[in-house]
Amino acid sequence: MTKLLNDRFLRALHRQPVDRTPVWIMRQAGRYMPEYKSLRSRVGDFLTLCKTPEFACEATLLPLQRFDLDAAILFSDILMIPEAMGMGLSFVAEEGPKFSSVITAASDINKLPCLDPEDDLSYISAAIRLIVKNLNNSVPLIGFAGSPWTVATYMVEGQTSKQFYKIKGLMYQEPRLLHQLLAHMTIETTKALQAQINAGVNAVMMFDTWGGILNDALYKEFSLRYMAEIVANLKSDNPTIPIILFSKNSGRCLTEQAATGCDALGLDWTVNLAKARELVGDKVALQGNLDPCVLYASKQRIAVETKAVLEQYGSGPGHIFNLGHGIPLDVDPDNVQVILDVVKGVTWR
Ligand code: 1CP
Repeated sequence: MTKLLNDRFLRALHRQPVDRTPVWIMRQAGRYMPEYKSLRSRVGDFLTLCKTPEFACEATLLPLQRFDLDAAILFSDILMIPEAMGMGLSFVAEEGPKFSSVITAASDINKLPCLDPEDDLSYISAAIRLIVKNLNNSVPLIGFAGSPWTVATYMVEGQTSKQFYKIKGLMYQEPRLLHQLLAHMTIETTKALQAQINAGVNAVMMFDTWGGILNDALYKEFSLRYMAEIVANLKSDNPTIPIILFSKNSGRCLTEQAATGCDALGLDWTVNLAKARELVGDKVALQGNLDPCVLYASKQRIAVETKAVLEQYGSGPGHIFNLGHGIPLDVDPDNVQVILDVVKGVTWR
């Protein structure tokens, strides 16, 4: 791999010493940025944005043009895998993702195709190659996928859910059927992430947004187990590629998460960084975990809270500063600069 001008993020993932804590922001290319909103309205719809490599590249680079961030994240979505499987994805304004076909029976699972990511998701590989070229070795690029469990919640519910009655009903009524779906998604997700690695991403992150709706035993059985399989699959062919695992609301299972062989854990704001560090020791790096809603506060308060996160982690390597979840879409982008200033050592009073 060519030497990056700024490899702070990768060094921290490998728990190597860094000159300062690296920082990037989950959902850094999003609707809180006027530049994103204008690109989005120029392009028309979200799926076209994701599927056109030039637009996906432009969206990826937007936050880096405004802020001095230590990593770029591919502009795409965790739902592009089921979209490529022909489930009929659309994004309805103010309502989020909707699938026109949903998984309810074994026959639906048996019908799901096996993808060839170089063909069915070729626009992602093309976008990655274009982004890598444009980044010109300035900062690393993160590739990503959803966890099989989290993506399956959308495939079974058909949309964003609050109660998750359908997928939890399936889990209790027909666990074997759900395992069949999760096993299929595990294979497809491994292939999709391998294609992203082949195209040039420097690290991968798995988003398990909904792992936290399960109790510990079910989380391990239906979510963590499949993420662990993906980590093992990827590590056997790409031993040096760093893998970040982010299971929101799953701070109860940090030891088990660290044992998957991943390099870093993404933490939400409910986790105490010092305690997490004590639990996982030097096994993994930690990424997080400022409450995104802090960005609604005054600049002074944002500075205080950012500093508190840095202090809670303490000294020594292995911390990547981030929010505990995606940035809200209505915060003032200037507030993000306060976080970056504080992480970079600028004094705020
Ligand atoms: O313009 C728009 O209206 C689209 C909003 C949007 C954006 C900017 C969606 C729809 N997806 C994305 C991009 C995206 N999604 C990225 C890359 C951009 C970046 O980080 O800078 C990433 C990493 C994701 C991941 C993603 N998509 C997750 C996991 C992370 C998380 O935030 O929990 C999930 C759950 C999704 C599904 C999704 N995509 C979009 C929406 C509105 C949703 C539903 C979210 C929900 O159910 O609450």
